[in-house]
Amino acid sequence: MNQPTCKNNWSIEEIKDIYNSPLLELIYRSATVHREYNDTAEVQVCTLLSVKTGGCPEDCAYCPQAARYHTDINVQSLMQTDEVLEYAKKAKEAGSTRFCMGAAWREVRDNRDFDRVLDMVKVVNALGMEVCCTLGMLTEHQAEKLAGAGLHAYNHNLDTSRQYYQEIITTRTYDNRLQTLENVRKAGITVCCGGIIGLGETHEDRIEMLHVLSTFPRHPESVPINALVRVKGTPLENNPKVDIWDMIRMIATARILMPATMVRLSAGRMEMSLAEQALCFMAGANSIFAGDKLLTTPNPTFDEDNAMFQLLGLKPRVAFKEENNLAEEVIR
Ligand code: SAM
Ligand code: DTB
Ligand code: SF4
Repeated sequence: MNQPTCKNNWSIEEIKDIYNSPLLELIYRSATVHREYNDTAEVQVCTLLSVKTGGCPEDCAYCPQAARYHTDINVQSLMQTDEVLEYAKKAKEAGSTRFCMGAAWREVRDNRDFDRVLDMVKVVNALGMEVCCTLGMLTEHQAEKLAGAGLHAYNHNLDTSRQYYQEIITTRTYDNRLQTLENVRKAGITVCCGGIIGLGETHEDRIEMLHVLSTFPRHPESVPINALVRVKGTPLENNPKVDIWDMIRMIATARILMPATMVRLSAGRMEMSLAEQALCFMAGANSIFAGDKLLTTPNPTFDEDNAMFQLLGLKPRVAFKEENNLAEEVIR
């Protein structure tokens, strides 16, 4: 859990200095901070499942699930709870401790689909996994209902800086995003909030996004750093490939600014070598999405990731709940 003592009054200048420091110095510093705050051998393994796919009314320029772009995905209405439970069980057997369900919705509506998602949260929670959802905008009341069903975390990304946001998404505002994040916090759900690099943003945009994240009253417990997955049919399909050094710089800066947060090496691993991923872990990433699919795009398989863990001497982190139980057992 996040430590309330973490510094949250970073200035843009301070962040700029860290982000722009010589690369090896930056990695050395972030690796040092990582060691002070976390067990660097542990990496949390999370699994994503798209429970409602495609047909989204929003215009996020990176997203294969926006109805207005012609992408090659299988549109699917909301899955049945039993089916989701089967996926969650398999993910748990494969070593995953966090299960994140994504829906291609602009926002949650108070209807039967939401009731079904609440059921999904209940059954996955009962498996002892940390349950996370990413369903678009939420009201305070909806966040409370999710909390009541046992939701551990809610993912809602800022994606980029306030200024660049409007170049990427026009169907909602940065303030809409911030409002949902506040609703999630108020309901006592942990916050998973990060961004994407490779959207065509400048280094200043990245620094500004990191500034917003690291100056919240409480740091997000989880910060996913995604490299754009360039999907055919989206407006960003021809963007240049993300430079791995930019990814490492981003992870290292996030680690220094938010030392106790889980920094997630998220989308984009298909285009990274083992050595490149190793540098990301060294720089402070301590979580990945596992399983051969993210929401709609390919991801390394469980077997490939197991081999990587073996090679690098990493071990999957236990779920917070198990950790708490273990702590209780030790106390007893
Ligand atoms: N519809 C909800 C929303 O937008 O909040 C939840 C699902 S949405 C797919 C979750 C996140 O996935 C987005 O905020 C974005 O950061 C990330 N994402 C989507 N497409 C991506 C892509 N092509 N490459 C990298 N990240 C992507
Ligand atoms: C996040 O920051 N990255 C994940 C998760 N949160 C929901 C999603 C990545 C999606 C990549 C594109 C796709 O597979 O559709
Ligand atoms: Fe819809 Fe979310 Fe994709 Fe945007 S990122 S188009 S809101 S599914």
